[in-house]
Amino acid sequence: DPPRVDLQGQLMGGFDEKAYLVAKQLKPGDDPYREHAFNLQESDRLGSERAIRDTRHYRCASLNFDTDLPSTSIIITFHNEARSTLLRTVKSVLMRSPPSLIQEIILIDDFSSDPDDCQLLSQIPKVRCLRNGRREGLIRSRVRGANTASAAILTFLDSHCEVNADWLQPMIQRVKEDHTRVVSPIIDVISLDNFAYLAASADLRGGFDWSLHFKWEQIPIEQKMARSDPTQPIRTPVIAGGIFVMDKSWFNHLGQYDTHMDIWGGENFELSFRVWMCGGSLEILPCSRVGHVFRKRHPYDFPEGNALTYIKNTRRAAEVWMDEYKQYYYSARPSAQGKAFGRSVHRLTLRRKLNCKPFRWYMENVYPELRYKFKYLTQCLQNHSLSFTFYPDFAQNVQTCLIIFTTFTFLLLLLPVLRTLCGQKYVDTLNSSVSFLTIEALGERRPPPRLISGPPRGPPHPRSPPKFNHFFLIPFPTNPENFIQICP
Ligand SMILES: [Mn+2]
Repeated sequence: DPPRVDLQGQLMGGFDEKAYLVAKQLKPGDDPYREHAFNLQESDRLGSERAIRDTRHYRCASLNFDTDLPSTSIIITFHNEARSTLLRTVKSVLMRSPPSLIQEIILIDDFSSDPDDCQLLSQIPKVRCLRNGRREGLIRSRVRGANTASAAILTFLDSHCEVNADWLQPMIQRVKEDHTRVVSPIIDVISLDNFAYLAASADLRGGFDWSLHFKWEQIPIEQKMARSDPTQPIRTPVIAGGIFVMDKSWFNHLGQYDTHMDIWGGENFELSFRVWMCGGSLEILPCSRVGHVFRKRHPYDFPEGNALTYIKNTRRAAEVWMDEYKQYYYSARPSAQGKAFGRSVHRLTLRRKLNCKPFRWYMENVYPELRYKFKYLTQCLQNHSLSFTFYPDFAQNVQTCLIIFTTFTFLLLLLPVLRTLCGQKYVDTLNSSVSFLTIEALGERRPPPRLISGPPRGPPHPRSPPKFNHFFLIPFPTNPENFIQICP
């Protein structure tokens, strides 16, 4: 990092950092976690330009980038962010990015209590401040920021981050090479208690379950084995959504964001499905690292309530993008059914206009790993000595399988029965753990459809009944019949 004197003059202009921070510090005796859900005392104590460990793989340091990379507009939205974390976010961008790549830093103050939190920062060169006249939420605030951005590439950043060494070049390089790529850094962890900067695993990607709950998950083993170069991008089914880089014309072409979504949550699914299904791709770049303070609760309020807002937003994503698979979202989130989610006709029109692929394509090509184990279910089935028809040679790689053929209507009848038999714990497991395979995906191993009481294919299995630990729902793509398969 450059010496402090130069920093003040060249990067910070006439901005009076000390006055900015002192005006809003924790008062003695106040709970340091109350207002921001992280330890404010520790954040204030740190200062605005601490050194952090370079958490990249050592081979990242020798990567080369084009000398004529285009510049980017950094868009940071916030609502009542702590001054010390907000300033550290802005300052880390100025300190750890090549100046020529930063066109501007656009702060969108989403109607914070104190307009000065944002306004005073606009004394820093390149920093602009826009304030919403009412609470709009992350989604509409980002769209406002994007609409005013003057660079060809957009970089969305959260308001309590610290960017790491050379974080920006890998992302801009990838987007420059192919403008349909949407790229994310590896998001390192800044401790909410002591603000220690901790390296996140480089083997993770974004995933989710049927309730549209985001989670980090291991890269599938085959992909991991095929990775010989740790600096290579990681394909990801979804992005976490807080931090990513995207070409501005691609962002606009794909319909920006669904601006009928409120405050926070679900917008990352909508964007991720849209990018993949409408001709783009998502990746995580292991040579780009950004630290983020992960919190256990939202310190701000949702005008309509946290849970309700999340359901409304995810329901909009499911209704517009998930086709027939949305029924599994509803089965995982029964409370979403009947909740108001606004009009979706504009987003459906957009999807048609962009000629986007069906969700089934996404399931088969982008996220075929979406499946879960059914511990409770299988234990329960054994406890009740439920007998089904066995197809012992169904699939070589899963050994013995139990298959129940049924129509979807019958499935809807069957599932509540199983739930009643197996209790609430089982219901929860079922709700979040339904998996899909298509007949095509099974290829040669597909047995002919049979009735639930039909005879087994091949000779009776010689062994005692296996212990079940998988449960698949397999929708037929071409006819309304479905079957359930339970494998050991
Ligand atoms: Mn955050």
